[in-house]
Amino acid sequence: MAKSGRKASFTDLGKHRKRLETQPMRLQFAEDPNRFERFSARAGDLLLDYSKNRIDEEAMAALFDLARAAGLEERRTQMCEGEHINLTENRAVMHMALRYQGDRPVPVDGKDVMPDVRAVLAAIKTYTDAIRSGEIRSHTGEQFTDVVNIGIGGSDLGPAMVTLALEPYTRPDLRAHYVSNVDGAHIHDTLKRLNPGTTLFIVASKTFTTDETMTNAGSARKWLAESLGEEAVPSHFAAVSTNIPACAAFGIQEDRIFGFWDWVGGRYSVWSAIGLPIALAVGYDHFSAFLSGADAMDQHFLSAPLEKNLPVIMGLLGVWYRNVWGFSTHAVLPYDQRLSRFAAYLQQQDMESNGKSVTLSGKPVAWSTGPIVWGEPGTNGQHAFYQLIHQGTDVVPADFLVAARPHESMPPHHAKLVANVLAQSEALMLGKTEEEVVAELKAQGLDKKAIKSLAPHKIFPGNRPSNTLFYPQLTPEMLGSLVALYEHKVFTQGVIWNVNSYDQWGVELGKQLAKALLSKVEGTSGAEDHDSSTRGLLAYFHANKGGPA
Ligand code: G6Q
Repeated sequence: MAKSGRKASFTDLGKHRKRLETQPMRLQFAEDPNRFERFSARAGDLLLDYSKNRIDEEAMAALFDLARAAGLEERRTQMCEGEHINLTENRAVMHMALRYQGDRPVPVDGKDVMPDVRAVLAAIKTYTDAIRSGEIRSHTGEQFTDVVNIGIGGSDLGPAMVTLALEPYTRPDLRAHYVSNVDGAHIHDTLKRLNPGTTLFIVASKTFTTDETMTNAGSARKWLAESLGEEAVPSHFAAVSTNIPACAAFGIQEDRIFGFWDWVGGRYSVWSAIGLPIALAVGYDHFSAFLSGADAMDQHFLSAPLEKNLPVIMGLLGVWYRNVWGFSTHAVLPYDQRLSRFAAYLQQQDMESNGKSVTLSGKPVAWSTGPIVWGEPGTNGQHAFYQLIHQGTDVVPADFLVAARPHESMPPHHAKLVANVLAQSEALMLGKTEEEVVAELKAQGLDKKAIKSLAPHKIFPGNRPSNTLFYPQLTPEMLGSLVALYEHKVFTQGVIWNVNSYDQWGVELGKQLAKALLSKVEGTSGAEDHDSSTRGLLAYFHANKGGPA
């Protein structure tokens, strides 16, 4: 689809917007008792209710046309067939192979990758079973009680989010910790509670060169060696990387190095050996269930008609709001405390993938791309930022996520949680009209003058869009499906925006400058070549780094 084609489609979609501006959702629901049936879809047990959006059948049809015209189906096939759709890094994008449960070969660059994928999974199983059972012990002969994963970005966010989400499947005697920040406070505060004799470190880095990770790994190694001696290092370290020689050079035993491949992008790597700390925390079988849940979503994405395809529908709604309505942010609001890091995880998945401003051929894009993704679990958010979502000047399309069944039997918690999530999407959709506000204030006995001054503050505009994802329970399978759902949503949007969702050049400049600035921060070279702001900040730092005299 040519650039002009996309622009023309967005303009054409603008006509649907014009029509829908006069039909608030409140009215659409009143007129159509079947609106929920019309605008909801399922993938297995997972329900997507997208009826509370500013859409009708014509607008949705136009969005599906856009997806077809942009070549979504062809691009999906290219991804599955191992074409190098990550053009700027000349790589295939094959994270789906990591969780593939079928028996067909999956070729990448002429080679079936499934035997290698399964060999690494088998190694993860053997190793994690042995740690969990106490068969593999520490240098001091003790059973490991704590696992510290050292990684950052794609080598941290996925496993950290999943471990929290799957807390009901963890064991109290084997705790997972995640250290990512180069800020020494992170590793310091993590290690201060741990016993070197029972602590296992996983150094997780695709490249095994990332500065933050290597710095933290060095500090962890020093901490361990100071207490147990250098000879303890091989028993207390494992590594996950595509750079096997660098792991070996660090001193990690060959059978404790778990590989993956360059066709797995960092932010798509939770399914690879990067998931090792998950398997340690919840056991291999649950990790495996997480993979099969993702595969179930892959099969849905690959085979369901676009009109019934959850990731496609969610992707198109995102495009609709970003490009046609001009809404620049998207909130992810899980009513599931264990998904407390889900929005942070999706921030990377979405914003690093589609935060691009050139097309695949390197031309400036003529439309907005990735939205700002943010969110926190409900009900906490309700007592913080929901005010803006309900009554602020910006419209924030939101995804609500909630389970029908909690893991713990603690009435009335879950009923209250569910009542709240339903109330929020209803309130956003309905709003509260002036007449309703006036009637309510009258009923409270306020006089005319008081009503006049208070009413404007109590009106809710309503017509604010949201999706609700409802699932039976947050199991490993369901979590896998949810993560894969968002991956494919991001893919769908990347195709429509015609950007490379699989590179991340935007993170490079800061890294280069940090390298160049280190000697100036350490005071071994002068900062004359920097701008006055950077020089001023450095001067402040040098004047204050010693602390009070
Ligand atoms: C993700 C990015 C990035 C990456 C980190 C860590 O898609 O590539 O977040 O995961 O920079 O990289 P390493 O795993 O190589 O240490």
